[in-house]
Amino acid sequence: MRHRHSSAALAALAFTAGVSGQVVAPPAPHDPIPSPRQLAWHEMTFYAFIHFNMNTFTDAEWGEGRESPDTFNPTALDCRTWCELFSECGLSGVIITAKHHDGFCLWPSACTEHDVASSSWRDGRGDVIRELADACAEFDLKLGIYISPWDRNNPLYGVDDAAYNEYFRKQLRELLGNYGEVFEVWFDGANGDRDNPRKYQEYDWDGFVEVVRELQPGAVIFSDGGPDIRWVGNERGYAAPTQWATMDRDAFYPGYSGPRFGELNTGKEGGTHWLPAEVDVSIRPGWYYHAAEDDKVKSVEHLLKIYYESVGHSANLLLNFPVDRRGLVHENDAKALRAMTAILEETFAEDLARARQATASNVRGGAGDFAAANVTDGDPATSWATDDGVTESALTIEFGEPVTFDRIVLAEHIELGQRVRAFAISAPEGDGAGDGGKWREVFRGTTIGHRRIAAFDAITAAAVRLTIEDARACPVIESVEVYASSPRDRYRPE
Ligand code: FUL
Repeated sequence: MRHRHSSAALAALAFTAGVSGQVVAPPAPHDPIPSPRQLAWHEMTFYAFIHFNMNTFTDAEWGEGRESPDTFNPTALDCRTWCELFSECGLSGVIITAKHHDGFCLWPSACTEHDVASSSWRDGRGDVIRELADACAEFDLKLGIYISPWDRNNPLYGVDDAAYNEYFRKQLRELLGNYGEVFEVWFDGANGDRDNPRKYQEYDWDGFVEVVRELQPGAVIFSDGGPDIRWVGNERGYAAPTQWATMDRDAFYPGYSGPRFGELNTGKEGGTHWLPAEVDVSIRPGWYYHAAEDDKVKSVEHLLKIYYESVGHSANLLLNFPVDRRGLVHENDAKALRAMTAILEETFAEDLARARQATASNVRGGAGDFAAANVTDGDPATSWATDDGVTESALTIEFGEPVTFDRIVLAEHIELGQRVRAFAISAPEGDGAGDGGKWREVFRGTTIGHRRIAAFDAITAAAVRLTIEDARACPVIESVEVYASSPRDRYRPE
């Protein structure tokens, strides 16, 4: 399974002539709406995080910045093998720790001696970022850059704020100006020195953002408070099922730990900005490689649960691989990823609703361009929409014969904003025909957003109904997909 669409559906819904011959206006955007760079990011869905840097060689999670550059010494580094694995498993990109809290740079930086160029690895001529950028290009993956603002090596840090900010901006320029296109810049909010007045650094966030926008206008910027995408508030792989892509963005900042912390996990209905969640979680207990954790790789069941509770809850999944001292993804981690994605591939192999007949209790202007059948046509540029003011409506898909299913994937047309507050899924009882008979509810949910996966016990029926019960504005539903899960996929919501 590819965890992204080949092309983002950016097409605006057109003005059309309805059955009465009148022109039917498309639904007005429900603000805030995503920017083009955020829309492109939503399509990325599932990608890899790589923690590989000085800590890999010191068995640490947070280094002190006093490590000798020679300590960084992978014996068989091969970024091609990472990318080959991720590409085979359908992931869309890779984000790497170019600089972690200890300050060591995986690329030769002109601004410091604390980098690969000062190590004896490959006689100081190695460049992990170059090698990864080339491998990403070869395997059609997008490259993302993690760079820690907190730097325990640089003597300017927290001592001369302006000079350190300048150093950080220069490093950003090196990373974003020399390695081709970057899809995401990951600003870590961690800072163990925050309470030490001698080490308190006043960051120039506006200046950092400016450099990213100048050199990589298509890249999204991640931090606890965006500005483009937000942290989900935990590292266990969980986004709340009621998931708003909107937030009062200006109330949050990198390292935020205030009273509204919980909103990172849920978003906020009616928030001022589009600020969707990214779920970062490691395939092992630690972010970095520790040989002692070779047998603590998460189980396939656990990884599936993480997928359903991140991607299935309308967030993106950033799954971390602690690359080992050889410079390779460990065999146990690769095996777990392959098993996880093979099962997802089986579950989502065949959309049973594709091209099936669909009808709705309300269709915007009665017009074909907003018809119910748009949810089963496989085209992300077309949607079913209701008339303005109609926020309750039922859409029924007829299979023409009884089919067995236990997964439904719903998508709102988020280009026009997030709308749905409550929905239910039901299926006809008895012979499954539904005509005049009783319908049984099989799933009840709140938000939909970019992608909501409903998982429930398998049912056999000739039809299925999505009832939108409440929405902030008339619903605009892009797709309703129906699947029968793999026998190896035993995920059920708790
Ligand atoms: C945290 C860092 O402190 C961890 O070391 C890790 O990089 C994680 C992804 O973010 O804030």
